Amino acid sequence: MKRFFSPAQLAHAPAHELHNGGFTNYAETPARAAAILAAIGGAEEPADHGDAPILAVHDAEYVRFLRQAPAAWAAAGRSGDAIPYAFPVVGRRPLRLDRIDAQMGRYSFDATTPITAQTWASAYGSAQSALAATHAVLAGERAAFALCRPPGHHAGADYCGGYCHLNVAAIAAQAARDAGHARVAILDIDYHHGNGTQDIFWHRGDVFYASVHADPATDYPFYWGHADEIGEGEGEGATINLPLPHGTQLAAFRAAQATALDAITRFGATFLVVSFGADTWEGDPISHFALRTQDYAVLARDIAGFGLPTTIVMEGGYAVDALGDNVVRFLSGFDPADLGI
Ligand code: Q9C
Ligand code: ZN
Repeated sequence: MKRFFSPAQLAHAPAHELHNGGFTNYAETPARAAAILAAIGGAEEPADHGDAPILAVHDAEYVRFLRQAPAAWAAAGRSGDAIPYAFPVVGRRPLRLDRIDAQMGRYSFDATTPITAQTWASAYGSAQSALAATHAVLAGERAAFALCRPPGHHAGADYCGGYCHLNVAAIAAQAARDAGHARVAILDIDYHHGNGTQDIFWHRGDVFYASVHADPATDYPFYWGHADEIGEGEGEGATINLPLPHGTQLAAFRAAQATALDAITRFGATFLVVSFGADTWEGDPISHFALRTQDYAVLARDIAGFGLPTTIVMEGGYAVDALGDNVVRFLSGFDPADLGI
């Protein structure tokens, strides 16, 4: 299987995240990408498709913010990574947001996603990897893998959060739409609900969003991903949420994924984007499902069985020592040759 990764994606390396009331080491490390890269035996550097496919999903003001926030942070006399602490909960009137802290809160939904001087370069590379994989599939590959890091599914059109800045799955799906696929589906099997992806397509009937994830009643991102969220307007019925309890093993996960795939089939998608997270693994340090490494091949075979051209984008997965094996096992379900990479 073709696979894509840009070395620029290693540069983003925040020191800390706010976790359980204190600062802990940032879980979404460059070592994650290095581990996956080693396990898959390298990757092609993506071609540069420029800003346009990113701006087809994200607001221009938000992209401008991501690019200039580190300079504004430094100009305010701060060292270290930019982290928001105040959020416009009561409304989003078009106020003048001169101070970097005001901008940080406006364009973030949590305080766990620092922005560094390297963040834009890495997020841009991650998006380009998703686009390169998508264009490989559009050109005839059955499936392709984008080693996206930073991940994307918590990022909305105008906000970052959950270690995500640019929504790589949404960018890939929109690229497939713009290449002529009238109905595109996103299957999100990261442990966490992909609130950003859901938000981006919430009102749209042309991109279906299906997610299997930890119940937001117990897990981040809390405010999205409940079973009664189905989209609105043109998008009503084009979102399906399948929350599962702590301790979920293969059988229940597989059944929920089958429900998601059935819905995608009924929708009539001709192109699929898979948001793949390995944080469903039994040993993940921040998650509470119980999938085993060999289970990922089963899940991938079930997806591959639907026969849709498929871009696979990497989302979460924080057990670095197991991450490479888990990703290889997943890819092997699409192409058994990939088990021996
Ligand atoms: N106590 C992805 O997997 N922190 N993002 C949760 C749990 C944020 C995960 C804290 C987790 C974001 C792409
Ligand atoms: Zn996750």
